[in-house]
Amino acid sequence: MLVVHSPLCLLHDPPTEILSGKPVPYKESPDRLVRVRNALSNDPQRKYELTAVDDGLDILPDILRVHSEDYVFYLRRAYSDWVEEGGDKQGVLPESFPHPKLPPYKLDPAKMSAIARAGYYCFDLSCPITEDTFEAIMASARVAVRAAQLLVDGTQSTAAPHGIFALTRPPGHHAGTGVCGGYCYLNNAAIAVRCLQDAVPSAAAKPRVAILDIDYHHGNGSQEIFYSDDSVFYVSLHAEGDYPYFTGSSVEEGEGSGVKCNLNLPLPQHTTGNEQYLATLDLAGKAISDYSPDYLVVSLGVDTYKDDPICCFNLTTPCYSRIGARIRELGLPTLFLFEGGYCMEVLGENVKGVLDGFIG
Ligand code: SP5
Ligand code: ZN
Repeated sequence: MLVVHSPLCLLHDPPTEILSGKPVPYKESPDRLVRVRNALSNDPQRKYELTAVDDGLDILPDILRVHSEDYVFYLRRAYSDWVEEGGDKQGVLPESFPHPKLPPYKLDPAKMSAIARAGYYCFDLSCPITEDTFEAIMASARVAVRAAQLLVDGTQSTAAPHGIFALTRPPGHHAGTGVCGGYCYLNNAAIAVRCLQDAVPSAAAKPRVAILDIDYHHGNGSQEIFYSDDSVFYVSLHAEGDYPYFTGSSVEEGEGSGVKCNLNLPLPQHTTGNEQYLATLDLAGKAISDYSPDYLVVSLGVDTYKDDPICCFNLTTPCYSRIGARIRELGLPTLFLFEGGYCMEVLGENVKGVLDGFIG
């Protein structure tokens, strides 16, 4: 299996985030990526072929198919604006947000101070923007774009089901059209979806894509981006009532022409184990098959693991290859993208488990 990665993804390394109201060491560390990369490159059967993305690949047009131009411009300038106004090296983190109950909001974000703008374009306290953040998030999106291109190329030449792993970091599924949060700045999965859909001659029918989000947290950003789009089916298994707290209910079914193209499958915190998880994954698989997509994009988080420090499901390591085998059974060209997972000791093993199970 091809694994696309970029050393530039390691650059983003903020010292802290605010968790439960306190500054704590940043959980979404560069070491996460190193752990997964090592687990794959040390595979005794050498099943994984690691390929670094060309850092010169211009992906701005791909990003702008998902994110608003003002948001991307903000991300590019946020740190230098902050420093110009006297901010420190730790980077910029918001202190106030435009709450939906306090409109009107008539001020132009382009004319706000750097810290005001940080709140305008973010929804929590886990996305500091440091000197290196922009370069790393662009590299992460570049990995997603390149992996999507390789999947399209490979699907034309080899027998299905074909799979590719995009070793994206920082992750993406919490990032919306114009907002960062939950360690996510650019929605790598959404960017990849648009690449898959646009890689056909303009006369051909637009490919349909399903996103299977198996990160522990609800992918509120992915849901928002595709909520009224019937060419993308989004299905998520996630913890009910946990972060990001305000989305992920089963009544969120999509709107407009996207009605019934959004499926949330919330599971209970603390009690969800392997068997309940796999039974629910089968429901997701059935819904994906009913949609009959041309491609599958998997938001692959392994923060469902029993000892994850910020989550509370009870999956064990052997479950991950069973998840991968279930995904293979869907028989679709599949793009896996790395999302969450914070138990460092088993992070590599669990991600590799899913991919091993898919390879079969
Ligand atoms: C990509 C990804 O996994 N982002 C997750 C960001 C989560 N940040 C906030 C976590 C809040 C954890 N609170 C502890 C609740 C334990 N049940
Ligand atoms: Zn997560």
